[in-house]
Amino acid sequence: MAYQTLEKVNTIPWQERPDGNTNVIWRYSDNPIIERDAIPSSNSIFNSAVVPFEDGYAGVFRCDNKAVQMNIFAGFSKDGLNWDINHDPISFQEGNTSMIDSDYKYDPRVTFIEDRYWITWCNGYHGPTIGIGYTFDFKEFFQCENAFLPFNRNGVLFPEKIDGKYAMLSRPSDNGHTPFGDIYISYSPDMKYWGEHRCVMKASPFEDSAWQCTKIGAGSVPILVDEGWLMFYHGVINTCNGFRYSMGAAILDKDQPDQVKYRTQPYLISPQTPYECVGDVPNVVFPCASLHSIEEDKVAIYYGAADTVTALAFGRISEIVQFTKENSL
Ligand code: BMA
Repeated sequence: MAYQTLEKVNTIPWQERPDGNTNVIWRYSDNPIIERDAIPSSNSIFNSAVVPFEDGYAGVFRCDNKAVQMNIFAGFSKDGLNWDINHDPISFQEGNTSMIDSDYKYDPRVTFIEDRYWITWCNGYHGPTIGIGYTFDFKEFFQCENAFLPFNRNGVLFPEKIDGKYAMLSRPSDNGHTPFGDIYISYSPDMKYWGEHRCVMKASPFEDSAWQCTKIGAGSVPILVDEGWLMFYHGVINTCNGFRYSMGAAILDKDQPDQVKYRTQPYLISPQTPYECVGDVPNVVFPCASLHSIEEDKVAIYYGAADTVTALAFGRISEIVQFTKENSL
């Protein structure tokens, strides 16, 4: 397959679909973009989030160390591909609370809302729950109250308030390798108190779409398109060899995002390449962020591969929306 040279167009890392590839999403030819040992202390760097920042990009990276302790690190890039990740983890100051306990941090997402970058992650507080913090400059970071009671994972903020309130997707879970999981939405007037919890979408019946029949979780920050909020999510099947994580897309109603308008029956990407199938946890594709340009009709999706490295995939937003509408569960 012939790949075009990667070009930077309107701030989005981009590579055209390879000749002969008929899939709606295609992988970057030089994946993985971040190797497991990109900083001296790391065992693995995956499930990480990036945003446009100044004249390039910033990110918050999950780097598990060689004691396999999970923590999050800031990083910077000019092109979205080559990253300089700080060698020390993020140190949080007190935000809207003095209770900033954290046994571990993993699977960050980053969302710019109004005047600052909000970070959500899976925070260890008597088990996993959703931690929240913010930064203006990716140098100083402030930690806020946890959003929910334990146990919860995959907290993903919407990039703007909905009906005057912050909105967050999350996935109530257990304290282990959760064998269930549906996506909920919650609202907050102030990023401290969360309520109005509503179920958004559930794992699917096995016979309808088996790749997402065990559990599902929100992936990247939703993108507003004409049809509503386009959201990439992960879906899991429990096979005879363990969990297998793939990626799908859903479109949620713009004003009432607990209403699912469309949701892909087929996956968009499943673990198929060596770096997705082989690693510390085989067979994992886990999206946590995307960069997009509505004008250019482009999206670049960042995902963790096999809980080991960070990879990139591309798609045309209009094609993904059309595919999601035409192949909806
Ligand atoms: C989930 C989380 C993710 C991980 C996935 C697959 O429970 O721990 O960070 O990618 O399992 O191991």
